[in-house]
Order: sequence, then structure tokens, then C-alpha cells
Amino acid sequence: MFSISRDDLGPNFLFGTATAAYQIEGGQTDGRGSCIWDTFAATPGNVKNAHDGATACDHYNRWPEDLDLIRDGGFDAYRFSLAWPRLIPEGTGAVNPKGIAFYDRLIDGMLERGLKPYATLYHWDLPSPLQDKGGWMNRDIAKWFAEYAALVGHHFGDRLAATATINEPWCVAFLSHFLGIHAPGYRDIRAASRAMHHVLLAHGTAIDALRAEGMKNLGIVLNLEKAEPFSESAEDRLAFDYGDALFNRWYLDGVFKGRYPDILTSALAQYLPEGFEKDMDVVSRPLDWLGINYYTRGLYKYDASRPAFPVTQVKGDLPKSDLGWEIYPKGLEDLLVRVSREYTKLPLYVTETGMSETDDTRRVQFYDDHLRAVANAQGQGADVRGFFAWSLLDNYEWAEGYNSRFGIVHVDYETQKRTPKGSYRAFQGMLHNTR
Ligand code: IFM
Repeated sequence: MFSISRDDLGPNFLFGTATAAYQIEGGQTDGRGSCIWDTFAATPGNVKNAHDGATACDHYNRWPEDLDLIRDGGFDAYRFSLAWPRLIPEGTGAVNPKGIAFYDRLIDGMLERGLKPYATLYHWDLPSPLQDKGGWMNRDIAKWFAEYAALVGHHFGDRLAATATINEPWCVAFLSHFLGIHAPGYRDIRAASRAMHHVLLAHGTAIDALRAEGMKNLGIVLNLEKAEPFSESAEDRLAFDYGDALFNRWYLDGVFKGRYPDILTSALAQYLPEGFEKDMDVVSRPLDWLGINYYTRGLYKYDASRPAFPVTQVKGDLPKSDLGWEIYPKGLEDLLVRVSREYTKLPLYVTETGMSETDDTRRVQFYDDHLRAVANAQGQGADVRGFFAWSLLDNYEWAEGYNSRFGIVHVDYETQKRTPKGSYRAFQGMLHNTR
């Protein structure tokens, strides 16, 4: 059980659980097109055990049971993503009616159960035909994504409580085009620099397209970390400045200040798309809320062997999840306060937090501590309005495959049986006020 109670977060605080289409849906039938994760996972060496999302949690068929679990847990909202290749199999052009019908059923199913639909347009499943044209490296993605956004707004907009354009642009750009860990698996600084700008440009064109469809309550979901220097030396502080700029400030400054950090525009000058400055008013379109996904801190150390970018990220000595990520609730508190002081007074939502762990008692403690961190941030003036647990279900953890388990509900992948864990019961106890 949690030590924190619902009242500690304020009377209208929203609780939800989050998932993403590729990680749970499966159902690669009924006209769904190929996406970059299908081919990335099919390429040996990219994903542990060569796992892929072909079946995942079979949510495509089992969604009623999954929505029942969210309702019975006492949650108010469900954060889910729509699969672009299910709706527009080629990425642009012809629409798949069976894809529209699936999300009609899913969204109506949420409303019937009293759950608020919190939608994300893009959670990493780029249609393969668009990758063939360069994907996020191609400036035309701003048009392609706006076309897809308009379709979602047109068909589902009247039933969505809130809509985010992109989930975790750092992952879309840097993790996938520089570190090569996620699809499409590039390790190229020019590719990454282009994707870093185009992902935010496409966010802005999608906001325009959604507004043109009359939609309200629009935002973006950034994955942010509590960046810290390894020591207080001048060198490590410089390393921290680079690391913080690359992970946090590129996206926060871009979206809320309409400019990118100088330290990066200098370092990446020769790789960024020419004339990117002229796009910054689109990048910084006004929003209605900001989603923050928080998992851990980033600890930065000076590395003289990399003169162009003298930084290395090191592991600290905090307790860790089974993926080796440091557990740092105070980092969430500090981050929320920082964003609200330095960037925006918009409502903030913790759109994801959670841990990969088989010992669920640790997950209960994790959530209790992170909810307390949110309450502490509220006490310092941060306008935090909601918290979504990542994730409802154990699911496809990208390059880690199915062995990493983030769910508050266990999934047996042989039988697809769902079994609520202690962490689900802890939320249920708190949300039904029975602790
Ligand atoms: O599983 C992911 C999710 O897709 C995006 N945010 C982080 C989670 C855990 O790695």
C-alpha cells in the first residue's frame, strides 16, 4: 500500500495509466502497414532475443479487458497512442477504414467506462514507406505528420480529453539517429541533427492541423531527466551544460522560448538544416499543457578525449532498477519545479514514470516516493495536474524486448493472461480511498 493518499495531490488531480500502440497492440492485420519497428526488430542484433511487436499483449483484441482493468483500478484517464501505420498504411494518402474502426471502438470503450482518453499521435511507429524517404531526416515529415494529425483530429477529436503530438522527441531524434539504439538505428550526427529539428517542426505543424480541426487541450510529451554534474569542477560543470542542453534544453527552449541552446547550435552548426531559425515560430506554437516523462537522472563528466563534445555520461551510486536506471524521486520534484519556474506556467502532467522490475514491492515504493515528489513540487508552486503510471501492462520494452517488465499488471505472454500486481492494488487502494 502507499503511504500517500489521493488528497495529498489535491482535489482534482488526475490519475491514469499509460501505454503505447506498438508496445501492446499486436494485431498486425486488417490493413495495418509496416512500421520502422517491424523492420528494426527483424534485423539481427537490434532487439534482445529478436523480440518484436507482432503479438505483444494482443491489446488489439483484448482491449475491453484492459479498459476494465483501468476502470476497476480507480483511474480517471488512459494515456494511449494511435498507430500511424494502422490509420494510414503508406504514411500519406489512403486511409485504412479498419484502423479508424479500431480506434472508434477503443475511444468509445474508454468513454463508456468513464475514462478520459489522453491520446498521443506518435509513439515511435513511423510508417516504413516514410522511412524510405528519409523519415525524420526529411523536412517533408512536417507535412506528412500534419496530414496524419488532421485525420486524427477529424475522426476522433470530439472525443479526446487531451492530445499530445509526439512522445519523447529526444528518443525519436537522438536515441534513434545518433545512439542507434532505437529504430531506425542510425549512428550519424547529421541524421540526428536533422531529426532533432524536424521532430519539433512536425510537432508545430501538427498543432496547427489539430487546431484547424477545432481541437483543444493540446500538448507535447517530453522525456526529461534531472541532469547533474559528476562533480563541481569547472570541467564537469561544462559537461553538465552540454548534457542538459542535449537532453532537456533543446526541447524545452525550442518549444517554450522559440530558440535552441547556443552551446548546441554552435556544436551542431554544420549538421543542422539550413535556415532552421526561420521555423522557430512553428516549433514554439502555444500549447495548453506539457507532459513530462521522468525516469532517472543524467550524471555528466568531462571527457577530454572528445574535443567536439567533451562529455561522457556516468552511472551514479543511487539504487537502481533492473535495467540499471538510478531511482531518484527528488529529481522529479526538482525537475517539475525547474520547468514551472524557468519555462512555463501551463498545467504539467507526469505523463509517465515507473520502473522495470520483477520485485513488485520495489515498484510500490517507487510510485509512493514519486507521488510524494509530485506533492512536494506542488508545494513549491509547480502546477502539476496529473500522474500516469508507466505502464498498465508488462509490454514490449523496445530494444529490451519482453524481459523488461514495467507493468502494474503482469502479462503471461504464452496465455495473454493479465494478473494485477501489488502496485496495481496499491493504486486501487489509494484511488478507492481504502488504504
Ligand atoms: O517503454 C518506454 C516508453 O515507450 C517511453 N518512455 C519510457 C518507457 C520505458 O523505457
